Amino acid sequence: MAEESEELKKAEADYSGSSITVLEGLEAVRVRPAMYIGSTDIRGLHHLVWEVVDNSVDEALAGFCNHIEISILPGNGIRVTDNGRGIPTDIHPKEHIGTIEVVMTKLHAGGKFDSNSYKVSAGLHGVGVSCVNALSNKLVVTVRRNGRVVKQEFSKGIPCGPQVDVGESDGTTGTSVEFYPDDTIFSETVYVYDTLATRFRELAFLMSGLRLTLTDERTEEKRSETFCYPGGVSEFVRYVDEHRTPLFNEPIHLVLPDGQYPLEVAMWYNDGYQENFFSFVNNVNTYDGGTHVTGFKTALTRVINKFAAEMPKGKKEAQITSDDIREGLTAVIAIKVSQPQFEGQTKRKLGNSEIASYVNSAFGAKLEEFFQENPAAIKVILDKVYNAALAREAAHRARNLARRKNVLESGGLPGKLADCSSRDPKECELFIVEGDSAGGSAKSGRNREFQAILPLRGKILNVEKASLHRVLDTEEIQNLVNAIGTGIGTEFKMEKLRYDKIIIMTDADVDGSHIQTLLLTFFFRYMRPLIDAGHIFLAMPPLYKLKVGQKERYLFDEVEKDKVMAEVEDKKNVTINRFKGLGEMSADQLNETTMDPKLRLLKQCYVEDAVLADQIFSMLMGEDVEPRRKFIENNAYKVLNDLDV
Ligand code: 0RA
Repeated sequence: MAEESEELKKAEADYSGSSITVLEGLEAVRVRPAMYIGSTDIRGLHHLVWEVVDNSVDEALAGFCNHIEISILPGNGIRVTDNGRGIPTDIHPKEHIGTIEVVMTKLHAGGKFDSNSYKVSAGLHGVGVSCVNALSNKLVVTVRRNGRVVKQEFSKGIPCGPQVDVGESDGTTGTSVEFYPDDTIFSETVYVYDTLATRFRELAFLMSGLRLTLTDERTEEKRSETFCYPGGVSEFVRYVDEHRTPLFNEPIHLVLPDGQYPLEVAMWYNDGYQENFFSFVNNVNTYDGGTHVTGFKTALTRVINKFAAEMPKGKKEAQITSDDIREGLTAVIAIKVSQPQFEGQTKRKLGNSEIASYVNSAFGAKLEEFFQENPAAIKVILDKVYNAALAREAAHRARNLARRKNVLESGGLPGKLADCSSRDPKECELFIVEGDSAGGSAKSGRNREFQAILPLRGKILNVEKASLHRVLDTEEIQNLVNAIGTGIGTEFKMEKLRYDKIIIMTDADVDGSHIQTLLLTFFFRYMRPLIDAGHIFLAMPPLYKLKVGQKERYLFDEVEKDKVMAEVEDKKNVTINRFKGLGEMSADQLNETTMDPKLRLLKQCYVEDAVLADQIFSMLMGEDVEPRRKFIENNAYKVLNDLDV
């Protein structure tokens, strides 16, 4: 240690005027890390990997690299190795220090110094690998180039010494960056394999032909996967719809590489009712869409309407809408934009207005051409679209009747709802409770000032298997929608939300978790903004009551039980009760274990990975029985955890 810090001091002492600005820059990153990488929690921790991999992806985009290997190392370090040209090992002409050091210490230097046009601007990725360096206890760069291997090591962004030639290479070229995040900066330091795997799978879809290998070296038995998809986004759509029934054999795959904004679209229709959309700008997921998505939708509606007008009428008397046109559609749009502007709170929405008209005309023309050459495809699609329109019109008539009746009878709120007295949504909570008997205990045990109870009778309809009008026709769903107040789907209005927290409270058994899954599926499909804004929670009723002498204690899972039991000295004096369901608890017990904000445990649900969540929901809740049976066998208890990590 002493030697190392001597070295560090020397390196610092050597710094000339221009290097001092570099140091100040990196110091700024360490003082306000969240400004550069978004946060210092688990997301920020993973952001470091995205930054490093982005540099190798740039080398692949430039056509010099086709394999990137990422390893999670013991001690939660990460090593990213590519087979690109390797960072130049000469002295940088302008900076008068090694190019490796420039890349690793200059803010926003990114990988290359030419104007790399599709590098994403600040806010998402693209803050530069120097930020990763500044936030790492240790970072080692190893370059293979010109037949030599050259290394340089850094600590908290500061070089531990100049680059060193460590010998002959095996003739290959490439760059390897190994780093260990600073645990005084990050609140979480453990990498999650699945989070990394999901992003690299996505990247492999978006960069067809690029191979990405992820290996977990933290465990004795190394886990490893390689992602490579020659079919690109077309394979992405196939992956998303793996458990659905397609209307035609191949996804429609349109590639426009040479326009002002390189653009790629894959789309496929299935016999379901959901619309599934994934959009990317410069390989970054724009979860909230934006102008590229608007352009896509406008073009799709226009082109399909055009073909519809040319079709003979027959039974198709319905008026089709753009929603009908997207029922059962899974699509991916990926575009490259040199100066992207990202909007919204989380900067996940493309704002450049010129992109909407570009996509509308470029993609529209290509799609029209495709349908002219493939009349069978447009015929199948139009058939589906007209059926959607007819069903919607029938549902609309039925709903108008039902709605009038509802409003007259109860002022819009369901009779089964035991509402709270406060009218300030910010402090109100809605408990959705399984069964009338647990509903009764919950009503007596709640704080009626701010806690409302809605009991559900049995299971709600599986929304994955039903069309929208059938979903809305069931009483349980109507009660739920009316109690929450926001409306659903395209009519969703967050400002009408009546409760800040919506808490699903079910028994800790198989039926309970099935009801949880059904409800989460409904929220995911029809009230997604509630999940994204963190309004949906799972109550965590205890599994056991432990009594030692006169002292009582509630335990929430097996692990806690085993731990507490191990600590108890006088085992004869212990009684343990397992709660079979919420109904077994008295109103007081339910209050103090599960409902009282000061004592309870809640799990907040959010969707970390939309593609995976969509796949899991469509598989668990869809038509195809076999994959579901297999999945349930393999993951009996893991399912919900996956969805609320
Ligand atoms: C500067 C210039 C050149 C390549 C790179 C940087 C480079 C950076 C990274 C970071 C990770 N992997 C990388 N691969 C390459 C161009 C070198 C040339 O012209 O030969």
